Amino acid sequence: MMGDLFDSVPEPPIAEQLENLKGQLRHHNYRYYVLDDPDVPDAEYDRLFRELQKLEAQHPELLTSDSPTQRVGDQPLSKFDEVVHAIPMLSLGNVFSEKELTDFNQRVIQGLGVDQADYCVEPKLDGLAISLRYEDGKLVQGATRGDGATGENVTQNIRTIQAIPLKLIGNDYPQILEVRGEVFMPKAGFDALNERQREKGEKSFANPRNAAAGSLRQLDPRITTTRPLSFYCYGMGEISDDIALADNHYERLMGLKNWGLPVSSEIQRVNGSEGCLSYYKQIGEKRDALPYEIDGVVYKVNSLSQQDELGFVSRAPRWATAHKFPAQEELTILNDVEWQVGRTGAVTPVARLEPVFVGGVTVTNATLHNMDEIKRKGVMIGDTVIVRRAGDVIPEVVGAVISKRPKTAKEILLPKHCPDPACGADVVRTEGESAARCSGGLSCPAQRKEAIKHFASRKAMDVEGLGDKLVEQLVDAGLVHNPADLFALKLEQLSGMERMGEKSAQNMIDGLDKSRTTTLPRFIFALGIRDVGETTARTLALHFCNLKSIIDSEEEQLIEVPDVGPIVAASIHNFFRQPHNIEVVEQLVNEAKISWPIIEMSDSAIETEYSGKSFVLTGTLSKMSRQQAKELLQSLGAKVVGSVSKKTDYLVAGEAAGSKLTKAESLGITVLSEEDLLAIFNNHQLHVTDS
Ligand code: 9MJ
Repeated sequence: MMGDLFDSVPEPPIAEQLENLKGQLRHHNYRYYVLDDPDVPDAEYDRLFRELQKLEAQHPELLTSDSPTQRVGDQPLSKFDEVVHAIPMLSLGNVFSEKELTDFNQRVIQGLGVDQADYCVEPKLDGLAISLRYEDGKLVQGATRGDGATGENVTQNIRTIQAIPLKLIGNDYPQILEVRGEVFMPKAGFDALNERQREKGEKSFANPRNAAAGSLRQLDPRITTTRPLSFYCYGMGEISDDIALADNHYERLMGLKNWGLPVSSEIQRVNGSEGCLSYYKQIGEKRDALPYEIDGVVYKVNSLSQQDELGFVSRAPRWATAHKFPAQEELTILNDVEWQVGRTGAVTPVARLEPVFVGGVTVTNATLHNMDEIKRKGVMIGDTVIVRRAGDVIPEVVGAVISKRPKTAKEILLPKHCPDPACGADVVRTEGESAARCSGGLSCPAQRKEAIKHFASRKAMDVEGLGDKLVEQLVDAGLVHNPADLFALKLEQLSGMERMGEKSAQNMIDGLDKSRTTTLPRFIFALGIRDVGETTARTLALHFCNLKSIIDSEEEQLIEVPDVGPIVAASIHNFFRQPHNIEVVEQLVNEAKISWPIIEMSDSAIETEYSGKSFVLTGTLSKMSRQQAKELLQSLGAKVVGSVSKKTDYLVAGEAAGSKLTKAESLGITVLSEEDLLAIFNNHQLHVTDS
């Protein structure tokens, strides 16, 4: 009897099944894009999506335009229609200094006749301002800002942006709701898009803003849908008065989240100009770590009645202003191109620029990467070029302003001979490689200098007291030809050098002494084998356990090492087949007495619960250096990466941890303290030594 009862439970009607599936997909989109906290794996979302697609295909009469399957239209437009904004879209005034900020705040409090103003403060996204119109909870229009009064109807393209809901969640939203915000391209998506563009031989984009604008202005939505665009709200336009809303900007924005609209998690409330300034500094520090580009912050008087009281000057509100960060891109003149030789002989072009203030510093040199890049960017000597300096990244020339090209502009040519006059060997280019190389090998002083600098550098042998200039002097004086010669230097030889006192000479000797005790991964990395970075050096050490086995291994054995492919294997094999390299290694071990702890087979073979797990370190660690923590985690098989993402397994938070901690918490990532980390190391008999 019971069985009958259960068997006879009827399937819900198709329309109900469809609504249920759409509701689930909207919920998952909300968790993913608004809360940044998905509660199901992507595969589950895909499964529900396919189920909905199938059911809709069987019942086309029940298809609705707000279904999550209906994002991409298939009809390209011939042009965009005009949209007259019901309420004009505002522009913002700017402040560029602390003084201008306090002046802005002064005008606000004087205008309001109050002692202090409260602000809602927001990151200033560098994308494209758009207005979304929802009627009865359904997205009916997406328009660009245009001139503020009239924009373009880009609804088809807006619908392809997954972060923008086609239907709002719940039922307590106004019948008419216009939200304003920024469409932008996250940094990771931008990099991936440019890589795809290059692979296809198509034009790459100079920055995420251009990429976002170019993608949104595509007439064919099938192209826009392939572009990784996202969206955050920061304001409202026309709203019907059927629902009572909060009386301040901040709470209204938070209310938008409840309807499924994404709002940046960096938005805060602060008091007075001090609060604004401290927010500016806080976001400035986080800037590089944010997954999207921002060009400043925005301060908005929080109370809506105070906003009304202050009103507008032309189209810019008196109650809001943008505080811009120093520009990351500027124009300057490319005066010349010089060629530098790296430790593996790569000959790279360096742009000599008319000094320009960009990204907060004066830049005179920037990289041009290689000949392929020069060709792709079409840059010539004498051109007005766009220079970009973002965060701590090396400044680069992004492109040229062709309209400003002088008649005297000169083509950039790869030199035929090594630019080091003491070498002069042929410069060669191998098919399929973008780098050009000096063929001088170890007879090239420039290569030798770079190899020795690399050997002594912090992540390699970490020789204190031996700077780049000194290496150059030592090589030029003929005292040092290779890294092993460093250890044979005498105090008298050193103190005789230019600008070298006895004390600095002694410091260097002490530094060399200290560096004699090292680790096998560091030693391998220090050798400067082409294509062998820190990670590969460590993997090699743990795989082979001793230097001799690495030296003796054939390419087939090297390929068996995780992450070592045929190119890297060939580089390693080739390096150890050069008699000169073996001689230097032997000198380093036998004469300079460089040594490292023996790696037990068991160390490298152990699988730990952290093997393959991804760690991020942030904040200040008091009992160990970051480098030590990194090396010990790696010896447990863990990966240590720079930024927090959904793929991060653990965040180690030291003192004064900032944005990475906030992000990890919001993503539900396990946060460990320094004590927790020490406990992990202790459990695995790993010990932190004094550095
Ligand atoms: C950006 N670009 O992030 C405004 N904006 O407010 C923020 N832009 C804005 N607010 C009024 N956060 C006009 C523009």
